[in-house]
Amino acid sequence: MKLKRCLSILLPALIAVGCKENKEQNKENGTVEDSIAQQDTIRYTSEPLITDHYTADPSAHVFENKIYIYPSHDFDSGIPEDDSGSHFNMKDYHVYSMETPNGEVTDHGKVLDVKDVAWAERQMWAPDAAEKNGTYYLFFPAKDKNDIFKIGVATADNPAGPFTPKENPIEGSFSIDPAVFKDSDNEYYMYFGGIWGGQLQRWQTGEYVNEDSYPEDDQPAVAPKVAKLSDDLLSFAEEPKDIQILDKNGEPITTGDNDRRFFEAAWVHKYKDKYYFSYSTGDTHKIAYATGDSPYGPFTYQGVILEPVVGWTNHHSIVEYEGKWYLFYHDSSLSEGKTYLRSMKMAELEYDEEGKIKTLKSYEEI
Ligand code: FUB
Repeated sequence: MKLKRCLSILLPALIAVGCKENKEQNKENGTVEDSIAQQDTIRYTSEPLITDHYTADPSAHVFENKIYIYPSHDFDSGIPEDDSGSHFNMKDYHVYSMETPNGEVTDHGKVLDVKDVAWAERQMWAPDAAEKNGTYYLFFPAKDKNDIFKIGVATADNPAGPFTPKENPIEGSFSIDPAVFKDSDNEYYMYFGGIWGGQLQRWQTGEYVNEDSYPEDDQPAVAPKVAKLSDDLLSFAEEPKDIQILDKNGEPITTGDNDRRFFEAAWVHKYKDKYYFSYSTGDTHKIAYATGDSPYGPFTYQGVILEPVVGWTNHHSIVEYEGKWYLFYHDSSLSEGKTYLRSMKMAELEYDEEGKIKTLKSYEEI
């Protein structure tokens, strides 16, 4: 994430334009405080699930007939904002559960701390979880001692942890935002990657290069990755592959197509035998989705699931519970717009007869 993400969070009306323009518009129209005050002109469509601390990037799953949520744990570490998102300096994870959608939320407390992960140095970003044969797996990105994002795994004998981390990150892993999808045939796939602060653009040669490199604007955008997991879910069973996101004409979405190209926050779910690959468009702040016939894609762009939220980042998960579908996401409403202090929320998701997802808004203008 980049430094200038900061001001674009303050006023929903400003979200659609770039950060530089936001700054100028903000300067013209008033102070940051004025912008926050204008949040009075909107009504949120959902409330934060937790209000005693900040939570982001909620990955929800149904385990033991409850909804379990595995989010990032935001806090104010005092690290100044910079171009690589150092201010998202999270150092641990909590797990939450709900017996019913929108019911009481139980905080199961701290389940993993960065100081207990031998290979990790800082920045525990968006995690995910999976279950296999009674073991629960927490997958999480963090920067290693060389400041390179890798993806680690920790295990527990119940969904609420605590989780015991493995000594090393998953071999061959890189970048951020792991999302693990269990297919109907019991194979597990990890989707991952994120550009800008997520470093995916630095792996275009297959090796880490300490410099950003993006394809030209008219070329296919940097691709998110997928890899089948090994039987014990502790390693990749294959080399990570690129995921293709195509437009309706079968052409790859390009780098310059900021409204539709992948940025971060991959998630996969299956609905009526179709695979839905959803993701954040980053600097255009949407959760978009594309559908395909295989867990490897290609996926064809379909539209927007969630419009920009108050806050710069937009990150979600999708889960089915008792026949209904739910979107978990976050915004910065509780912190009055601070980009790195977010709160998880949920909303019911609807499909039309053709399997298209109805676009949701996290707030309405009043
Ligand atoms: O929470 C840190 C990062 O912000 C996540 O990894 C991204 O997806 C974005 O939400």
